[in-house]
Amino acid sequence: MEKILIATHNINKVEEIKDILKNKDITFLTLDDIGYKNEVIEDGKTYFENALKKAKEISINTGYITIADDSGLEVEALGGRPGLYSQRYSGKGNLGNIKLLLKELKNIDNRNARFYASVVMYFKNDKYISSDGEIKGKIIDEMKGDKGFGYDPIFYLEEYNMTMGQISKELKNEISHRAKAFKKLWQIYEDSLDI
Ligand code: ITT
Repeated sequence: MEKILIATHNINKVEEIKDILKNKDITFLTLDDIGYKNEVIEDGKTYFENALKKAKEISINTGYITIADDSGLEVEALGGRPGLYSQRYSGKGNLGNIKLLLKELKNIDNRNARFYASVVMYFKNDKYISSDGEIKGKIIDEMKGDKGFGYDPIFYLEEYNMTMGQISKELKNEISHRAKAFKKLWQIYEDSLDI
């Protein structure tokens, strides 16, 4: 069976990606499975550049077909911040990030936001496929739900009247930015096998 490496150190992302791509005839390996410890410096100007850099560098170093995701939260009233810097935004982890965001949004009525993900699957010799996905929501002042990760507890989904931290993992992995990006990526991959 084909083995594909998931190039992320974020365990929550690994679990989501494995769940989104379940029932595929592929064995997914994680960086932990192969004892890969090197950090990739994310210095790209776009999510795509960062995702390609992660997938390419780790694929070249390991020899595996490798998939990477670069994602972030973009808040309209903040001109798209924290965006590419979502993970490093406060320098104080997830809770610090949420607190800083809510501080910045104090007295601001426009709470429109989106999660965005760019994903890349790198084969070899600069051959890769890529895709992306987004989901729109609103930032609320109170944390709700203990599912998901990152900014999920303050990302409110009008359609479900719940935050991304409250919906089930099955639903998140149907509708999220990451789910959309990986489902499209897989379609492109399978289409490429038909040729
Ligand atoms: P890798 O680079 O090792 O994949 P990372 O967590 O650093 O892991 P990113 O650089 O792509 O990944 O940063 C993404 C950040 O954006 C993530 O840490 C969260 O703060 C936020 N984020 C992305 N997707 C999210 C989601 O589904 N739910 C909540 N927050 C999310």
